[in-house]
This record gives sequence, C-alpha cells and structure tokens, in this order.
Amino acid sequence: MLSRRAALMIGAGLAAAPALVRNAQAQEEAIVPVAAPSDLSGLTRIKRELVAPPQVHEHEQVAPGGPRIVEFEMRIQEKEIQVADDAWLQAMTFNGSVPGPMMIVHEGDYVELTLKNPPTNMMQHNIDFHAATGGLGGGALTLINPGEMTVLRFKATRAGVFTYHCAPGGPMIPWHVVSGMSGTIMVLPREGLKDQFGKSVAYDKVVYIGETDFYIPKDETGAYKRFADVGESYPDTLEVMNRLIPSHVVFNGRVGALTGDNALTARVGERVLFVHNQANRDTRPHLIGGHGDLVWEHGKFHNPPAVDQETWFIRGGSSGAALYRFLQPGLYAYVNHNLIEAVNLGATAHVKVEGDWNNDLMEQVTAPTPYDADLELRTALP
Ligand SMILES: [Cu+2]
Repeated sequence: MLSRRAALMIGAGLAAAPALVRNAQAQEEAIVPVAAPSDLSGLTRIKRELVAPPQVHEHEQVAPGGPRIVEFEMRIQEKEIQVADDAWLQAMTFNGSVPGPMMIVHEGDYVELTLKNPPTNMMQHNIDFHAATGGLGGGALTLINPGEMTVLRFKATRAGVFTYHCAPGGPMIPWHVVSGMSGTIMVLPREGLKDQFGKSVAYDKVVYIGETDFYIPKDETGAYKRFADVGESYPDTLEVMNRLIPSHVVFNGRVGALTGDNALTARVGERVLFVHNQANRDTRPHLIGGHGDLVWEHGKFHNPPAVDQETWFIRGGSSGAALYRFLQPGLYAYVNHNLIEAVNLGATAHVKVEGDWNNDLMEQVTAPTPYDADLELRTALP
C-alpha cells in the first residue's frame, strides 16, 4: 500500500516521487534523537511576530541581556502569485511572502520555530537554516506533510545574515527554492554591529530584499502559462529550470514590488542596512548614485566590513548586508548590476530619499542647452 506521503507526491504528478519518498523515509529513520533534551528552563523566552518583507520585525540592535529563546511561527502557503503584468506563478512560500519573513536574533540566542504545513497544501516542506549546525540545517528534523506541524530549536552560534530555504529532497529542492521558498535570518552580534575599526555602528532601518529567479514556461503563442496548482506546473517548469535561463529575476516576488508607488523611502542622514538574499543564483547589488559605506559581502558580521563599495557580490545560497547613509535626496535605484536582469527581467528597487540637496557633493553647473556644433567643428579644423 502506498504511504500517505507517496500518495501525495504521486497525486501531484511528480515523476521523482518514489525516490523522494525513499529519501524522506531514510531521513526519518536517521533522526531518532540520541541525546537528552537540553534544559533551557533558566532562559527567558520572547515571541516575535514576523512581518512581510521589505519590513522586518521589531528588535534591539544590541542584546538587552543574556541569551534568550526567541520563538517564531511560520505557515507554509502554496498559492498563485502574480510575478509580472502577464505572468503568474504557482508559488510555494514561507508565511505567504516571497522572500519569507526575516527573523532577527542575537548570537547565542536559541531560535525556536514552529513550522506549519496546512492541510490545504499539496507538498511536503521543511526548512534548512544556513545559520544552524547539524541535521541538514534543520531540514532533516522539519520535513512535514500537509496537515502537520513541527517545532525546531537551534542555537544561533554565528553572527551574520544567513539564507534559509526549503529542501525537501532531490529535485524538489531547487524547485521549491525557485518557487519562492527562501528567506533570511539575521543573527546580530550581542554588542551590535562594528565598523572596520571595531567601533560600534547602528542603523536607522533595515531594508530586506529577497531576490528570486523564476522559470515560468510559455505556451506555443509565447504567452506565459498559468497552472491550476503547483503539481500541474512542475513538469513544464522543470524543463525551463534545467536550461538555467530565468524568465524573471525579481526583488520581493514581483516585477515592481519595490518601485513606483511601492518604492522604499528614506531621509537624508538616515543609515539604511540593506540585507540582500539570493538562495539559488549569484547576484551583484548596486545602489545607483550611492555606495556601500560598510559592506559585509559574505554577510558574516565578525569579518571587518569592506568600505566605500560600488557593487558587491552575493553568492547564490547566501545573504549579504550593506550599510549606507544617504547624503542626497532623490530617487535611487537599487539594482542587480547585471543590467539585463535589472531592467529587462525585473531586479530593480527604488528608494525615494527626502531632504536637502548638497551642492558641494553634486551640482548641475549648466542645465542642458543647445550649442553651436558647426562653430566648434569649424574652429577645430586645421
Ligand atoms: Cu517546500
């Protein structure tokens, strides 16, 4: 008889189902706990409500005391999202957003995540935290069917911004990731961030950007295909994925999610920490007209930040962070500086900055005006 898990995967029309089921069962057998549960009864517990990107939940930059257990809850949601005016995706999401919400703790804290896979979903899911140690980053202990929940606790022993993503086994891993299942956890040093000299630095706000590459199939007429559910979308999507040419490269789930009326905002003098996640593919953030004052390109805060950066590199499968204090008002574009991806495929955000213009930094000496090109040509001839 088929297990419930096998029935689910086969019901979803997945060619890889039998291998996956074996994989999942093998994981289950391998994870029988062998140690006594940790006694953390002396620690304070705090519950954080997750918020949708580009916002992040309320937090302290400097830890207010000793290590705590920080509780989070996330619901996995399979749902159709609109990626562009003419393109839809049967997405898989942590808590309904792409990227999944940012979790923020301090080094030495315990992250305690309640992960729920509602019965309305079709797929098995789990979570692999790059910030965690052991058990496939938590992936081995959190594999859940629709209708199941699990609680994972891990100690955040390393400071930095780290990717998390779904990794349910085999070809499900890349597919779930490029369907939207990734996000960032930020583990702050207890004493907060430090500059290149080891001096404390603070930020006024965090902007959380999750870049994702989507692989949406087209029909014979060239129009993007729409599917009834994730299972139906898999075979055609896999074909596009395996060619490695994304149909869309976007910030926060959709072309224009952070431009126009959705633009980010800041004020002159404000220090903004841009956290950029890409779980699958390399990228290169650039703030047009600004800089990275302090850049943790690898995203790990105990390495001294690089200064005065123009463009920084985020390796696929990681998060990076850049701190910038805005010095001029205006509309800034924050882009993936593969400009084809930024302009044609969608990887652009805007930051509307208010404040007073500083002519010392930049001034239009002469406004655009016609000039006598013929005269210049005649006088330049020998
Ligand atoms: Cu998943």
